[in-house]
Amino acid sequence: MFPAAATKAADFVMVRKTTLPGETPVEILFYHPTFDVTQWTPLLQRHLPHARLRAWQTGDNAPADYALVWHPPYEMLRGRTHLKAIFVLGAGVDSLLSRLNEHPDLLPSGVPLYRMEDTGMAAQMQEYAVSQVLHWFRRFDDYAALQREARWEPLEEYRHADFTVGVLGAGVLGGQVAQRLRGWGFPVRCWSRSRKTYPDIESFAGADELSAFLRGTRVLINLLPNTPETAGIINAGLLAALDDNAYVLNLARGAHLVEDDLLSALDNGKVKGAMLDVFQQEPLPAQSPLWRHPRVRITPHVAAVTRPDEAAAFIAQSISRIERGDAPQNQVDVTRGY
Ligand code: NDP
Ligand code: OXD
Repeated sequence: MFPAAATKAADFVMVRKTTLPGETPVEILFYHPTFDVTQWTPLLQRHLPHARLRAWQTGDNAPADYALVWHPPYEMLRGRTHLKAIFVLGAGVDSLLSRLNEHPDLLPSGVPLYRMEDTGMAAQMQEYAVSQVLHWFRRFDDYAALQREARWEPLEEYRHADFTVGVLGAGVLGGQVAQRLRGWGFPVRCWSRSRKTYPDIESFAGADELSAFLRGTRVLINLLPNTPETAGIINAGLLAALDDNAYVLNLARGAHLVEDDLLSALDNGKVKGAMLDVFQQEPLPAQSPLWRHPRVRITPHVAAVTRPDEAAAFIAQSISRIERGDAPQNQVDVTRGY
């Protein structure tokens, strides 16, 4: 998610009035519903002085070397097979890949797709997750309820040993969240497709090990990508498999969570609290019961925002590698979905 800023139309910014000998301009198309291309231009040019950014507008079919996008219109990338790479200006690529069924030609064939890997988001996710897990662990919600009744009542302390944190998705963000929480003394486990070897963190891999991962998990943190395999994964069956008085922290995508199943689990006492940053429909409609549930906390998809300076440095480094003939690592696997 992104800080609000209006995209300026058709900004076409050159580094210098003329190009120095030996420096071929790198033409970059830019599309973002809220980011301002004029903010990105100097940030990219700091690392790639011969980059020329232009905000894409309907009807712009002029050639380009690269595209930086978030929720691009269908017409923008279609047929642009000469692009050297497309960069998604966020960590999740579902906003593009989920549209491929409807528009199989949304992405030009043969053009590699990259995404933002960390670029400052892991630290934000760590802050968010640690602050919320500590909030639950220190029973601040219970004390807030007591305060509403002016009751002075020390509660039984929770023990770290009874507060196992399970992180769904142990990639760039989930792996770092898991390790930071381990540092706070919680037993931590993670679930991913492939086995991980994070120190002192129990790793569960694949669908066959999901039940074992859930058994004994008190705090569930979701940092999976949204793919056909993971959509709807946090449902009644999964919630029932968690420890009693469980907590749910959804930091990934609203599509992962069956919101009605969470509400039922909150109301039948299985889940004690939930903190949600992402929703099936965003903005969350005013009539959603989630807004008013006393044990649900809500933030508007801000758990980790794309920071332009860090993202621009990452993109510039990746473009430099491509220009030198070295492919950047960690290309998005479109077939796998993340
Ligand atoms: P990564 O691709 O680095 O990590 C994804 C993890 O999920 C990997 O560990 C992967 O396993 C695992 N995974 C994927 N599919 C499955 C599956 N079917 N079964 C089990 N495990 C699976 O992603 P990031 O950590 O960079 O980002 C995660 C998500 O966070 C993004 O996709 C995005 O949706 C969300 N996000 C939300 C933000 C917000 O503000 N709320 C901001 C930024 C990101 P393996 O390691 O084996 O491949
Ligand atoms: C992202 C997001 O995927 O903002 O980067 O959700």
